[in-house]
Amino acid sequence: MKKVVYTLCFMCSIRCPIKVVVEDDEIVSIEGNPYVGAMKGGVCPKGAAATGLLNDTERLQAPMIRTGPRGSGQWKRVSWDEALDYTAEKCKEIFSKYGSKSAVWCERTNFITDLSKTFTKAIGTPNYFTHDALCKGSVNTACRSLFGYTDAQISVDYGNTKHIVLYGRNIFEAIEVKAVNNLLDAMGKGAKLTYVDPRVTITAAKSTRYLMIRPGTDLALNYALMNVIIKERLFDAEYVDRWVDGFEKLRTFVDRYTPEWAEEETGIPANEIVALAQELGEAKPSVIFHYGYRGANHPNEIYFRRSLLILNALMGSIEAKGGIFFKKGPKDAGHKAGLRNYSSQKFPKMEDTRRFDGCGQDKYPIADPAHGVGGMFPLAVLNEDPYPIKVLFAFRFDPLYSIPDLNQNLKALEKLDLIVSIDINWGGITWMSDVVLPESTFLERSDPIKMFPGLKPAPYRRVQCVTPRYDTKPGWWIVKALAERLGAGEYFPYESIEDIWNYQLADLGLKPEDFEAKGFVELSDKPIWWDRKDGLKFKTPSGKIEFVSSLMEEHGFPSFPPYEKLETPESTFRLMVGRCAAHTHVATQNNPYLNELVSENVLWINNKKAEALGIKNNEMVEVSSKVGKGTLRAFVTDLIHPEAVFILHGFGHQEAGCTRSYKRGVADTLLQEHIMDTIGGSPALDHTLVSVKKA
Ligand SMILES: Nc1nc2c(c(=O)[nH]1)N[C@H]1C(S)=C(S)[C@@H](COP(=O)(O)OP(=O)(O)OC[C@H]3O[C@@H](n4cnc5c(=O)[nH]c(N)nc54)[C@H](O)[C@@H]3O)O[C@H]1N2
Ligand SMILES: Nc1nc2c(c(=O)[nH]1)N[C@H]1C(S)=C(S)[C@@H](COP(=O)(O)OP(=O)(O)OC[C@H]3O[C@@H](n4cnc5c(=O)[nH]c(N)nc54)[C@H](O)[C@@H]3O)O[C@H]1N2
Ligand code: SF4
Ligand SMILES: [Mo]
Repeated sequence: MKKVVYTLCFMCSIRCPIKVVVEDDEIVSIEGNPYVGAMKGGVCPKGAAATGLLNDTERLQAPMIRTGPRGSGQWKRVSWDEALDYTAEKCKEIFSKYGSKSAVWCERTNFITDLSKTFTKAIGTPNYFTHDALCKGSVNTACRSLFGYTDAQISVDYGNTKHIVLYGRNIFEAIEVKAVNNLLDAMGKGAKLTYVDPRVTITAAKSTRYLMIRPGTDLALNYALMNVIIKERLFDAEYVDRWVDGFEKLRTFVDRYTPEWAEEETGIPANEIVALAQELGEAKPSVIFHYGYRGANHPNEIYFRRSLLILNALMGSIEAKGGIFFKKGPKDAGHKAGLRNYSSQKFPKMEDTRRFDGCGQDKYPIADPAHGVGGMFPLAVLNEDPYPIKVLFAFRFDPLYSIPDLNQNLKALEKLDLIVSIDINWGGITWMSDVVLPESTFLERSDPIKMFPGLKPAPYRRVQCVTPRYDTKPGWWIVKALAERLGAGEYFPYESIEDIWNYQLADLGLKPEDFEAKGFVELSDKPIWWDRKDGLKFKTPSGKIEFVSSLMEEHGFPSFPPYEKLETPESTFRLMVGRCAAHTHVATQNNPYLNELVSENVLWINNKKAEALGIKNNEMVEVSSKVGKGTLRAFVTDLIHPEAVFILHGFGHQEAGCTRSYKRGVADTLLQEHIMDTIGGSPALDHTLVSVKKA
């Protein structure tokens, strides 16, 4: 029998609303949810390859306990009870010696995040981190320093923009389906796209103006843009007067950063900078300086991200149609409350609240403690700072390949007494684990309901489409089963997903059946905008956009430190990394379909530089940094700045169980040094210097 299921894709973390047609327990088709206009009925290549994941014979298929040395690939297949009992016994042993704070739970934020937080609070460890700081932690911190909101609480009105500027936000390859469709619509209506990247990406190819910037110098470009915008009074004076605190300080600060000064640093002609500022001034307030999702990551990231948000504020584009908007939640839509959380129950007091990463504490006082600073994990383990870390739970996150410096990560993992991963694939962390708990894939499981705040806030639901192909379980079941064995079962008062849904929805006055028709329930029929004249609700101490940030200054971080010039020493290159449309981070390289599309990474290198080094297209080259080296094929091209080389993230897998991705290409983490934005909390993913020679 045929059935239609409205659910949410999870081939990547964008979680697009999809419509799945199922017949006799098999997937017939996966397309965009037709009730969500911006999906235009489509999905991206990865979404389309979900059946490749479902039917993959090389994914995790049953709970496993390691029998040989770590990473040897020797496993014993066990029952769920055996795996869970073993994990709990080991934990109890370790906790009796080091306390439960010796456990760290890491995850990519997902639909059971509320339950993972419940788990860590219930067992009594302050050590929880998400992928967020490794992705856009500095954007988050920058946003809070200016608005008092996180970056997750703002979004971009692509569909109505007149001019968008993207700095390494390679939106047409690092895809969000709705955003891409909306932006293409806007461009169809004449919107301009300026793209800034040392590399000619697909987005560069689609842009109205492309600026090949010197790697790592975007902040200089932005200071010069501010300089022109202020000098030529291109800013939205009324908006700035009403909503900005610290404008005069900014004016004085950027006075020295002329377009001519920036030309020298960035390589972008001064007249181009002036022309761009003027065009944006004309299109305001429907302009967007995209604040980045991850983009270029250098140690001055916090100031770069702040500069982007400040440019938006100057243009008056914050809470403007075609600009940036604040996401509205159930309360903005007139509801008394939103989804109910399990993690806001009352938990026993923690014996020691010092965190492994010092986030919100001594080391990263203004990074967001809700997400932590994942980059600190290997350092905390290796240095036993502030105390020994002995247990790692990795849920839908791969610290080995997602934190720079693979060899350092391996050393840290070796030091742990217990690694438990809850995953769907063999990958860096599962392969190094002691216990592997396989989760059912998103097509085989239902998840807790998720609120999507926005102009029209709406809770969405992921529902099971087909029966699990292997001996796997949903995350909400696994976390409760673990908690029960550690004496914390009382904080998980549910037996089924329906219990969870009913609990979550209790205050919203909705029922699980309300999601049957479309997969979501809109809480408002009209987009909710705040009044730009008087109704903006900044959560800063001044109630304004704080160019001079109280959050930063109170913690000893200047709002406007002088720009520091960046040199790339002769005979070295900045290693840049990024995504392609066919893969999700480190997770899909072994997917049978996606592997066929892109099976290994290559080294983009500028043709003149390659010639000087005697390197021809397609030849094997050795790339080395201070921390590692690897060999891969060269892609010799004039589409990249001479000071940079580029590789795709996610390759170089070393898990023999994955025959399609095994030893294909080089892992970026193998080469990347562990360099951090020490204020915002993000790793500087594009800052490592490498040298290249013929292999
Ligand atoms: N297909 C696909 N789509 C995805 C994802 C995925 O894994 N696969 N992941 C999602 C997630 S979690 C994220 S965070 C986003 C990431 O979205 P993006 O940030 O757009 O993605 P990246 O591919 O990492 O792009 C980084 C770009 O920055 C450029 N770059 C490097 N250094 C500099 C510099 O100094 N200045 C400038 N201006 N540019 C520089 C690189 O050349 C590269 O093109 O994508 C999301 N969408
Ligand atoms: N060196 C380097 N590091 C990076 C980046 C980079 O470009 N280079 N990018 C950064 C960015 S932007 C991000 S967002 C992070 C992403 O970092 P990660 O979240 O670690 O990367 P992913 O590849 O999305 O997924 C990690 C794991 O989730 C598993 N997984 C996928 N689906 C499911 C599921 O349904 N259930 C369970 N339990 N597991 C599942 C995958 O098998 C994989 O092992 O990495 C960051 N770190
Ligand atoms: S962007 Fe693609 S893979 Fe990611 S959720 Fe959407 S359809 Fe799925
Ligand atoms: Mo990300």
